[in-house]
Amino acid sequence: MKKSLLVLLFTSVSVFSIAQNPVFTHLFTADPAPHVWPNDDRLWVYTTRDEPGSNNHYGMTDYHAFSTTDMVNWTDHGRILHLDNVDWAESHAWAMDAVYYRDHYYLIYCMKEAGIGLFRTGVARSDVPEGPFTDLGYVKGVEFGQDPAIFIDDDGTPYLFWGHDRKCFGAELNSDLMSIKPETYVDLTSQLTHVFEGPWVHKYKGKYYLTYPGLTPRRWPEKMFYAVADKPLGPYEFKDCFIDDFEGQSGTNHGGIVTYKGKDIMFYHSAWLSGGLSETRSVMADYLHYDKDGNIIPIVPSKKGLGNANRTKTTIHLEAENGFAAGGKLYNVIVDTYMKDYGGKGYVTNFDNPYDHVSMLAQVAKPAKYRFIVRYASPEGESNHDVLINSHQYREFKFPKSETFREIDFGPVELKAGDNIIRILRSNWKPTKGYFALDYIKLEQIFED
Ligand code: FUB
Repeated sequence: MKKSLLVLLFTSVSVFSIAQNPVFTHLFTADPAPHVWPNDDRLWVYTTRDEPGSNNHYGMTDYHAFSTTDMVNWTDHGRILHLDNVDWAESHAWAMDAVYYRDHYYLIYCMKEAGIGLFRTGVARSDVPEGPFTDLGYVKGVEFGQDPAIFIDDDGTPYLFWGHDRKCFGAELNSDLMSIKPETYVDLTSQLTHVFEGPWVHKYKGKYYLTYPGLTPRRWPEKMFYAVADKPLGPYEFKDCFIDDFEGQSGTNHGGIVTYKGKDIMFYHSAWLSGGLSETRSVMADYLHYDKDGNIIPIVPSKKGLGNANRTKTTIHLEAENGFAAGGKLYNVIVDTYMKDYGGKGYVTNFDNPYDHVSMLAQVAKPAKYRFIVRYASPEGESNHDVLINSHQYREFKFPKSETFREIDFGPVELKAGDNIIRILRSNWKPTKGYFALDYIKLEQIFED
């Protein structure tokens, strides 16, 4: 074969195998809210989650947080808020946004109010970006508060936008983020041609851009449109569609724009991971460009996405101490901070009696193998623990003596689609003596091809 033909063949193979979309291939995710936080070099993406096999939006129950520094290797920080953690809500954990404001991280989300069945905009707080988040209640003054997005202007003023069923509203928030200033409330609907739901506001060269999913008259699926204003609450001038129909898209689209490492990126969703199941969605990302007049250049969803890697890889990272809020449980063990160099807020210890345990929730889209890695310390000698995955005895795990925290890789384990409960408990066959400290577990995607 001629050298030039070989080069051509090789080039085409590598071009076709470059695929950083969908971004997360281990979980069905939608409604991405991307952010960069102060003093943090990571890109954060907060998402809703679609349950494998459901293919509808009605049973959505929880949110996840993801981070990366290279847009190829991602960390899934697990469940960050669930319907069960919100007293006032009964269903529909739909689109959300996140914000860093006055030393705390907030998740601004929507769920249907118990007994009423209408959307409220909830506020949950955490002192770390990866959560879990604790609900504080819902925003007063917002009715039908579906699809909230929060925007903090350069002067520190917080604004809330929300939209549902062909309508969109905005208002200034009070500084506790728990109520709007009623006198600032605006109905933006007539300014946003085709609007259906899902507003997102960002600023570019001094102008405010409101991007949103919309429907051209009586026609699904949703396309993405935008409008531009001189002030956050408008008036907005309608511009154009910037993500049109595309192959493998979901009935809905929804997303946000972020600038990371000098590049503007649009996060949105498709139905690529599920092979076209419209309501079983997957987060996508492509670069966003403006022309010289500040118009958004339409995005054509690409397989390549954000880079030149053959695929993205996500590791699920679950902190042992997170307990109920992250879908897990601490049974007769305690959270401690005595030994330093732990991840998160501490580590779990006091596995004194048979059945004392930690359980953690790992959620995935499809049955697959993951490498099981545990970070621990066992300063007084070898420790023995049993690991159950979905109530099945997996193996007895030996943790060699280690005076400081270290990771140990126990090799592949199998996870099923949906919820997997991973329980680490004091071994009955060879009880552990001395101090054992469990910091976190990691489940690293394994690709078989
Ligand atoms: O994910 C549930 C709902 O679908 C969102 O709240 C809407 O914006 C649409 O994406």
